Amino acid sequence: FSIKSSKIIDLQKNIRSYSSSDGKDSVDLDPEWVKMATKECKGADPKEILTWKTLEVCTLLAYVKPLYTKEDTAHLEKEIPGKYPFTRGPYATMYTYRPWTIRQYAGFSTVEESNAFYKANLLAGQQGLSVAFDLATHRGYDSDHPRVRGDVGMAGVAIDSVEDMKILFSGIDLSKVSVSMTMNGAVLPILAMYIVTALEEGCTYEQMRGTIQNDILKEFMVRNTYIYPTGPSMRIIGDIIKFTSHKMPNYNSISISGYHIMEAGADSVLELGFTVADGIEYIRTGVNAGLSVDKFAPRLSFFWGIGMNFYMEIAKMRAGRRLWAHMIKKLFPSATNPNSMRLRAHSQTSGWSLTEQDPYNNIVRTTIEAMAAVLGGTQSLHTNSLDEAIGLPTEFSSRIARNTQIILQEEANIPKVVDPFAGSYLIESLTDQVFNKALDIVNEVEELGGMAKAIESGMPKLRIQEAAARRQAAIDSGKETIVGVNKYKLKNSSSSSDSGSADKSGKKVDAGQVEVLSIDNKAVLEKQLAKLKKVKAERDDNLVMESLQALEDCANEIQDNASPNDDLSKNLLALSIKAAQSRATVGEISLALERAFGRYQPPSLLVSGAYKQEYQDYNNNSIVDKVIERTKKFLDEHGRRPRVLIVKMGQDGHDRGANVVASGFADLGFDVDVGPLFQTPEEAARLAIDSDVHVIGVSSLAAGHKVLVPKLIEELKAQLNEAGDGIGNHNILVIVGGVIPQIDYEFLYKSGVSAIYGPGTPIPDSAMDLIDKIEANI
Ligand code: MLC
Ligand code: 5AD
Repeated sequence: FSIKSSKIIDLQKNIRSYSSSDGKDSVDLDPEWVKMATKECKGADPKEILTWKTLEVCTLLAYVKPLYTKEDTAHLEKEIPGKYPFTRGPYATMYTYRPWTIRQYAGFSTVEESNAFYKANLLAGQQGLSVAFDLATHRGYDSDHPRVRGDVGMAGVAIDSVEDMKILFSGIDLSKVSVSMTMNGAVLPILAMYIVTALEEGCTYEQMRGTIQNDILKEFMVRNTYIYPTGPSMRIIGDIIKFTSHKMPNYNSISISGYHIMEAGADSVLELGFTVADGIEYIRTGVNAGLSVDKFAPRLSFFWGIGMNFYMEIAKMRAGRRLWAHMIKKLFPSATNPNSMRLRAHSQTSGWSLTEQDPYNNIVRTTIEAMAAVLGGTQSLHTNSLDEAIGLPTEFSSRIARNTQIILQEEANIPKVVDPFAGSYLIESLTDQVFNKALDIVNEVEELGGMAKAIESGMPKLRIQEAAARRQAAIDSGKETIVGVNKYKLKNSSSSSDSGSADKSGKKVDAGQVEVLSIDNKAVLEKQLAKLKKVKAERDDNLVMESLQALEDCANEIQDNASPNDDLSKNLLALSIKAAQSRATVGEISLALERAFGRYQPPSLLVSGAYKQEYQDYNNNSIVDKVIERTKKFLDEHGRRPRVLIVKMGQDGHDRGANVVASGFADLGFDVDVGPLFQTPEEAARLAIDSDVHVIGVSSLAAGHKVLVPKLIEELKAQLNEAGDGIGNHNILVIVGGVIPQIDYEFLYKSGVSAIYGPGTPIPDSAMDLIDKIEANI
């Protein structure tokens, strides 16, 4: 049994450290105003006390002035929207002619339930579709695979074959409604199944409109739903770009995503820089596949995460368009079509910014973020639901989220003017600053040899983790306010989902209570297994075997980029379409490719020092120091530090929380091990026993906890019994963190869980509590 232990990276050695006064000297304020402001500040220097140190401190866009004047934008030249460098928008008329697409991301349980949900949403004003697949599908497993027990139908809809895909879109005209599919790992079978569905419904290739996410680089960086190693993964992308640019001219072949980079903790500048650097790598991939830039670049699309940093987000979107146009012009002079330089984007409000506590506040947060997305000029938008930190959206919460956009479109007159913030002293200055700082990041990645190489070096992951750890410290220390979490807390409401059932009759419900969508994993699994059985019984197995063999053979062949552009006979997507037509399943197609390509094993990297540094910068001599003292005392008394293994089980790769907690606990003096992603409960239990830890901390964000946590405890007991007396620690505590609805707490405690730390729990608080529990258990 091989164990991969994580490598802790010392921040000091890898990343420069920042002092709170870095860059303040360059802040230039209007002298007449400074005089007046000094009086109002009762003699204090306004530069010192009113200059805002932004979240972008990691990228050293450190300061925003309290006042901008005409002088700040004196250099500004006239620019109109729809024209290079597109700062003001990809289209000349923008929303005045056509508003952004209201495109809510959704999917859960079975295809039947998701289909009914989509149709109801379209009737209620949604304009485009966006499919969320379950994690089993993302990772290329059929629903009957033993590794995906807890994941089927939970965080998205389960798809095993074309027959599922056909039901998912039944009654929806795919030649009219544009569909986005968030799929990266199992992109070949899923896109192939979508195409076969559309063709079998009578839609032509030309009529297919929509977007496939197909952005594998950020999966290696943050989102973690990869399957194959980087090289073969990029080859798949090249084949998809080639196929779609020839046959599906109205289809967007990639959605280059900053969203996940931001949700993993990156600030706006990092998000922008890394995303544009990813885009450049994809352009190179298309060129290497034998295509001219103008043949495919107009159909590359982008995806931003929009958080609460209002001004910065608007500036980011404007700077992003300018940066993309600038880079294409500079690096790919053969591109002459302006559409190759035109950045179009979907945006999603930030899920991470929403809270479990006092969840109706989330409506307000989402509205502010949606406004930033729209004022920044997004083409398509998803607004999150108020129950984000509790579970998947319910009918009620989806309606509010959708109506937030409809109200912006139809009541507030916001679409009536193009790029309304243009000319603002502040926004124009900030746009310039973000552009310059993000350009530095792009250049840094280019110097490493492009994003694929940068990822191998671990640089992007570490930068993002550092930003995430600092952000958490800022919140835990109270430097950054989150209403209802670290300030203005509701009395007597530790959580929002106490009752577990909504009041559907319209009676008043407490401000602290919301309905929770619960998915019956067992029922979904049974249905999927029955459908899989039926598909396999009714198909021609010889045809399936032949098509899978052809796919595997092609994957094994060295790519021939010299073949004519329109020769798709050796194209992995073309061959996947044939396999899907023969009713091969997602698992079978993925496995055929895996036999040739292998599966990617991610390295574990972890930063240290950032959490402590940021916390102590704001709040010295606090609970952080007390916990550090306790862990030292623990070491003196027990001969070793309290030792924790952080695990992620099932296919849930959302590891921001796990990384931040691991990094924070290490800074507080714990010995921290981090298990590899995608463990089974059996593997996690084995690793905990082998590492002789006091505690296993399970991080769960994809609703698999009710299946996976009891299984882990059962396995721990069984394996400890098996091991007999020779093992040092016989009582390993299990704690759980992440998105756990309150109604599941009792179930988990009854299964043997010692503590549950929901979103918003400050790391030092949980650490102190944990030391008490460990000591009581020794
Ligand atoms: C638009 N059009 C105009 C116009 N505005 N024409 C003239 N004047 C104007 N003012 C035209 C466009 O040219 C286009 O036509 C058509 O109208 C539609 O406009 P669009 O801008 O292309 O919008 P849309 O179809 O909505 O596409 C937006 C997009 C696309 C390009 C950003 O890639 C997209 O929909 N992305 C969505 C991605 C998504 O939902 N991802 C979810 C991720 S969730 P034509 O003919 O030119 O096409 C996730 C979470 C997780 O990832 O981790 O699980
Ligand atoms: N349905 C709706 N929204 C989802 N999200 C993730 N899965 C789903 C789903 N099945 C949203 C959440 C999350 C972000 C990544 O996407 O807002 O934070």
